[in-house]
Amino acid sequence: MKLYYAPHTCSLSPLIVLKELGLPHQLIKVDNQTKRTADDRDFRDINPKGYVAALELNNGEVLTEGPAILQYLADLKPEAGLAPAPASWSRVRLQEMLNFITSEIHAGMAPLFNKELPPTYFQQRLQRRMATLEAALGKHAYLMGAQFTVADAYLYTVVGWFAFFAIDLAQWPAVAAWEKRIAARPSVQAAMQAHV
Ligand SMILES: N[C@@H](CCC(=O)N[C@@H](CS)C(=O)NCC(=O)O)C(=O)O
Repeated sequence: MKLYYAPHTCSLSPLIVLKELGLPHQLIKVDNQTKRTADDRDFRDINPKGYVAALELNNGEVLTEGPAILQYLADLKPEAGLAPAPASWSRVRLQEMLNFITSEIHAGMAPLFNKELPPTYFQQRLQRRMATLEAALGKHAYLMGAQFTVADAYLYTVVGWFAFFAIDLAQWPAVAAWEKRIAARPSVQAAMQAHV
């Protein structure tokens, strides 16, 4: 499998999951400005949407969209428990959480990267959404319960951008404690070293 990635972006989360699962993979860096890959191809020929992450399977299929990639990877090794069994109620709950992260946190932060937009509205909106995650992590060690799942890899990635906007994670103590635990995982450290 090939993971197309760009440093400091959401492609970190599938890389954490690849490391968690010990799955063989090749990393291909993408310049998000020029849309050229490190092996000098036009990234839009691989993913016409032009953004990372994109996962190229050994059969040539290219899968995009973080939540789909994360669940595909988790299902390659169900015994690792990074996602509950497909069609189970717990799986629906995981999908609910992944959708919340992707649409409310990840996409909700996108306007903060745009210097032409005033940040206040988006920061306040994000803070309301974070209250939901603070409540979840106040109840259990990981987002979905006692077990690390792909949702933790995803949220860790997007919460990592808060520092760029001087958003202090300490205002959500349960999220801040969880973030430290996730950062200490060997898979996360390996992914952070490779995602440069
Ligand atoms: N809906 C996509 C969004 C992916 C996305 O926002 N990728 C960003 C990095 S985090 C990107 O590559 N942006 C460059 C661009 O849109 O040109 C997903 O959830 O995977």
